[in-house]
Amino acid sequence: MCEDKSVMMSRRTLLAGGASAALALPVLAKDMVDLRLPGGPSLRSLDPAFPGKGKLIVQRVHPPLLETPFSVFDQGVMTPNDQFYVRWHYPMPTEIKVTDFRLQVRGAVKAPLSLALEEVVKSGEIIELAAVNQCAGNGRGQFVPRIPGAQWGPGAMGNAEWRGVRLRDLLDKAGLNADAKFVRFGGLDEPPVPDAPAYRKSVPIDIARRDDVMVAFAMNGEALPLLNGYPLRLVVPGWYATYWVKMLSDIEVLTSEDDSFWMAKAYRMPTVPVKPGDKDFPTTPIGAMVPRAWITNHADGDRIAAGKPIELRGIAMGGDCGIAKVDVLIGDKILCATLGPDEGQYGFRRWSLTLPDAVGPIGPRCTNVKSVSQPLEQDWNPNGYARGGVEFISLVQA
Ligand SMILES: Nc1nc2c(c(=O)[nH]1)N[C@H]1C(S)=C(S)[C@@H](COP(=O)(O)O)O[C@H]1N2
Ligand SMILES: [Mo]
Repeated sequence: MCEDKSVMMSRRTLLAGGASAALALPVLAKDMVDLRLPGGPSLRSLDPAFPGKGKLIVQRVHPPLLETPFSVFDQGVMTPNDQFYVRWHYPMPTEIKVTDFRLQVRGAVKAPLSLALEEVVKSGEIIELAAVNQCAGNGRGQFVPRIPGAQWGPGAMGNAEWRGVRLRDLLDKAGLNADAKFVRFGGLDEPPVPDAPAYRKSVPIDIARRDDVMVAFAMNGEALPLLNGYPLRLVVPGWYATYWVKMLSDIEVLTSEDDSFWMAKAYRMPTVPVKPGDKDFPTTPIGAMVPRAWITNHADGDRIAAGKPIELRGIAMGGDCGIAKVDVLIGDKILCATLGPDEGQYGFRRWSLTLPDAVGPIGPRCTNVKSVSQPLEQDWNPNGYARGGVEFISLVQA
């Protein structure tokens, strides 16, 4: 955990660009996935050339945007580290020297801290919980009309067991001043040009002091993969991953709302209904996630045998709380799915159902313990955030 770790971008990533087209084509043809985005382009290559990663869908090479192939979610409720999606706004360091690493806690505190990794790990009780890390723009490529930005299919998410120390313990160690209102987080990645705003995110002090908000050093029982934020990342269970700052090196306590770019301009949701083309509507920073459910063992357009029952399997998430139920809508029928074991309110939960037939579009609909159900229509917003409507698929009887 606390030993020196250096990971370099694989030479293959660099060499791939130099391969001749004749050689590259058959490889691409074999290792392509079709994200079935409305209107396309939908084909992406699968590439195992990133450090600590197996085959992921390459949305962008550098800074990496790597999507988890959806079939991974059918294999288990936890997402393996080597298949966990990756999203960086700016180039990140490709090597971390743990001996040089320090986490700063500063700003509106009585005694600023500069902690070595080992001191962070020993700063309080170690806690562990399962939680879904989901990009606010997960599924952006599925919106109609289409929206600019990373054209994610549905795999910009993953569920892991996170282990770390409470952020609150670190804040209390530094001693919050009475006027502390927000806490801002920054990582080791830097903008490639001097004028671009550093990636920093902040949360209100009551969120920062929550019992389950942690500075994590492990994921599924192992050190964080470099691309998922080694050596430390913030985990805000139930909130979109934009707040889960990776390679966390700076915690700054603020006495007023953060007016820097990534809070004041980006990652904001309209507070009123909007339609394509609307301008000048009020917005607020995105925060808690919404309930969602997916079928994992069939994709839209799959062929199935006619006249036979259909086994459906899937996953669901409550958003910022647990799941009360998953219904499956088919034609004018609503059937109640069987839920798998509860492995934590912030994690994925499996569900299953056997349908007598597949006449009509099929859509799983999650209701969380706060009685929030997924809408039947996809809400549209100009950034393609927080997709949450029922995801219908149609199966073709053959
Ligand atoms: N330091 C840093 N942390 C970051 C980001 C980033 O660009 N830099 N991107 C955020 C966003 S928008 C997402 S979706 C998640 C992605 O987490 P992952 O790469 O571990 O899947 O990291 C978040 N934390
Ligand atoms: Mo994101």
